[in-house]
Amino acid sequence: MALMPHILVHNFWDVLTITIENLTLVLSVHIFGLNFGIRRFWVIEKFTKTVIICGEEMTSENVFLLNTCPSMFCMRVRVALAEKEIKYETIDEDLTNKSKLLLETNPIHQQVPVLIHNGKPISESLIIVQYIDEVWHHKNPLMPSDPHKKAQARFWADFIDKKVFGPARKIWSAKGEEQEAGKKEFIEILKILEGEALGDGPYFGGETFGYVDVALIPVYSWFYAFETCGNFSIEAECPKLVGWAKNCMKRESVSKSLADPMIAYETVLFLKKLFGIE
Ligand SMILES: N[C@@H](CCC(=O)N[C@@H](CS)C(=O)NCC(=O)O)C(=O)O
Repeated sequence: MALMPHILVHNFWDVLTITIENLTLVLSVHIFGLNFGIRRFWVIEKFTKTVIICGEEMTSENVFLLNTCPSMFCMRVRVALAEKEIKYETIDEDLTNKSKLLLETNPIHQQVPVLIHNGKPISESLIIVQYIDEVWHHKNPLMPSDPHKKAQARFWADFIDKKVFGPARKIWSAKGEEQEAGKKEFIEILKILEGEALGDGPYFGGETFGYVDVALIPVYSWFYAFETCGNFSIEAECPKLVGWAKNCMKRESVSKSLADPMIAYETVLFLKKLFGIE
């Protein structure tokens, strides 16, 4: 029986994957003027075995990110990789039609982001950020070395994960009283972060950009969408937090990794349509 390859083009000519049975070939295609050529060629075998690399040039560190541009969770990983100056390939996922690669590398949650490093997948954004920080520890450490400060950083990142996203979702997906409750709760959580965690330093970690900053900053790129849907100003409520966000945006690792606020807003409009929300 003939093998039927499953071909997917990602990122407009950036990455092309061809899956034949349980073998996925990831081709990285680069355009040179009018011609384009294949510079790198990876074979990822079932994603748990070693990545076999052939091809003429090796510029990345065998790092792939299964990604969707406006995902706040994916942005965390992009910021962390940028802080470490790691070269990587993004493989954009269509979450309405998840790829075999995503289902095989994150079979439990089937969600992005997934980082594939040397053929080994890691999922859950905060776990990925910690992994990146441990593997590339020499450059811009994100986690404090002091055990108590480290525990505090983990506490606040966990607080963000548990408290921010629920009310944030209500702002764009609910109406009337439920939307108002979402707005109120969202502002209350930001005020707690502003008052209890941010302190006087420019970053959550004090003088240095770190783990909690990475955990929270992607939410900033959705502020425009929340404000437009909820008809309120986050800056008027939480000026210190917005000041922190603007300060983070001065870092190239952040400004280049965060989605354009308009893309986040368009995503909200797309999701409203998808879920039949008026
Ligand atoms: N806790 C996860 C959340 C990841 C997540 O919610 N990813 C969304 C995109 S923003 C996703 O893949 N959704 C598809 C689905 O749930 O089916 C993390 O931190 O990585």
